[in-house]
Amino acid sequence: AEDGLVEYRRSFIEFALAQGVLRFGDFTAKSGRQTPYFFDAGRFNTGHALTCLGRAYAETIVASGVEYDVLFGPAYKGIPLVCSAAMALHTHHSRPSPYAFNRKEAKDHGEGGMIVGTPLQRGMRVLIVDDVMTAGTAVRESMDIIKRAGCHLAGVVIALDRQERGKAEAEGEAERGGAAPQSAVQEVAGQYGVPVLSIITLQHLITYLDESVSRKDEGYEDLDKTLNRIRQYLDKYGVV
Ligand code: OMP
Repeated sequence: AEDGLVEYRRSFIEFALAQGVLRFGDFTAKSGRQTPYFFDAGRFNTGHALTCLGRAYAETIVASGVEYDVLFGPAYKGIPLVCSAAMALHTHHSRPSPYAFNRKEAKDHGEGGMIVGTPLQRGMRVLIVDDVMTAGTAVRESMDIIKRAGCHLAGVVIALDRQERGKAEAEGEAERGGAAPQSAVQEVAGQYGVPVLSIITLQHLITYLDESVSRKDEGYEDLDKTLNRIRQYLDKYGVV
């Protein structure tokens, strides 16, 4: 299936593991949740790693058919990510792909302004490029910037969808009368009426680990423990 663990996703997971982007252990997420795995996009820290990442973003964007005028990377971590995506969209898909990112601090001299790169103009369709979505807080901050510029959100593309309950869900603000809980990604997609794309989801990672354990790959005992911890975590915070 197209949304299954297809080859480029498998190699993306392998690469993220080899690069130390994807790690297992004990971590605290921004949401305060204690998580047995963490995806640190800051460890895509070589030209080679960013090239691979950019290519995966580009494939995800193109395959989705989402239309946009400009790519936006939220400071700071989103800055190299959006550059990598824009470059790969040009190199592999011949798309010019204008991009922009925000400053965290206002600049009162020189060119001024809070946006660097392609100026955000009223009416533009903006595609956010970011690392991970857990509860959806980071994406909502970017939305404010886009709205202030008079632009529309075209969609969001992230590297990993952790498939966890969103903010509204966690805070009991979601009123869906007993319907199944929604993930942060589903909440954002529903609230803004846009696609939220991801290179991989937690489900892809689980399938990958599951296969590795079944094959008894090197270190499979540890992977099996990790898998169980991830499943427990999912029971608590997940929607899958
Ligand atoms: P939310 O804002 O809750 O959606 O969390 C997403 C942010 O948390 C990301 O932009 C990261 O700053 C950070 N994060 C990771 O980078 N990787 C993870 O695996 C988990 C988180 C997290 O703290 O939830």
